[in-house]
Amino acid sequence: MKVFDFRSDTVTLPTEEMMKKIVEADLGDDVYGDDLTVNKLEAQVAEMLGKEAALFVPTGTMGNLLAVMTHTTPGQEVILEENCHIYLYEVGGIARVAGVQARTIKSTNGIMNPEDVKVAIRKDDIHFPETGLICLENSHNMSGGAVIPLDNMKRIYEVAKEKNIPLHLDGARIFNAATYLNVEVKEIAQYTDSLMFCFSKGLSAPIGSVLIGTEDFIRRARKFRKMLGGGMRQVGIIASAAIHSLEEMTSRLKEDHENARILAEGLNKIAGVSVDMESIHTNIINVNFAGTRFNTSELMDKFKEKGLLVNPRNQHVIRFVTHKDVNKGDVLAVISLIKDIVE
Ligand code: TLP
Repeated sequence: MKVFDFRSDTVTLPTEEMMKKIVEADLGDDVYGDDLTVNKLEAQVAEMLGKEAALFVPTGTMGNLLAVMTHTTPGQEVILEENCHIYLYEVGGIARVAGVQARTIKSTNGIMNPEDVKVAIRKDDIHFPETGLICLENSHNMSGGAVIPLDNMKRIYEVAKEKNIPLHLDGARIFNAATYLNVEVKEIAQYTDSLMFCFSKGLSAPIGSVLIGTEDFIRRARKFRKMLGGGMRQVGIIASAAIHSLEEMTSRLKEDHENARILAEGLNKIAGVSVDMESIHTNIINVNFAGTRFNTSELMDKFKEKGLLVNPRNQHVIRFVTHKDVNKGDVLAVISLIKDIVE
């Protein structure tokens, strides 16, 4: 049976060219700073994002945690959007490991009102923790891959600067956001003090993410990475695939976005199924099945029998993610498969 894997863009397999780069990579021990491939990757990323330095990390989760650990001191408070990945899906690492507490803010599709952020910043009062960091996420996973407009980022960054608080961006899918906005990633990064993005999602590398910021920030984050056990040795093996992602895989993301739109439009036409078309900016789609006879877990079982893999959001909503390893034909097949099950 053919499997249609729409669970995540993390399921993408490395391309043949990527595997060749992996085999040919120049290697060394990166804890000594000797791995030429990772050094090249870190320099290339910093330059591309318009920042001073970068640090290769095994996962996006570690990159975000390092950012929080490096910007804050234990006991501080971090301002986050209430449905962001750092708060919902990173195992509470910022509380357990970084020792900070979360202050969450409501949003519309991941877009926080800069005034709400400003009001949430703690005043100097003997009762209050200090606000140590503000975090944003672009594109916004829980909001169906919706993109935060640059102007909103700029306004929140201005609030942060006015109060002298650093701003970190979870840019796991920053290249999807940049593709939608039709800008260079640098233009998004300009409204951040640090950011993280992943090679292992739509960019199809097997492993790896990167944290980016000033020289001093990255020097301190490197030490925390070692503390967490993330000091890797001949890591050029995977950094080589990440370089290939940067050079060859960013321009194809528009195909994933087109496929997401085709899927969303097709599903929206099925009775009882609805998609908020306004939020379909990139490669993630939240599909609401509330108008059908089935709940999410029933649907997931029925889909699985037909070879369709997806992830649930809640009782009625299922997430679909398009990526390199599903094509337009797969999308059309999935629309008709779902129509048959639901109608
Ligand atoms: N997201 C994964 C799952 O963890 C849910 C996915 O399939 O979407 N920030 C954002 C916005 C993310 O979506 C993710 C992964 C991460 C950070 C963490 O990256 P990894 O998985 O490399 O730790």
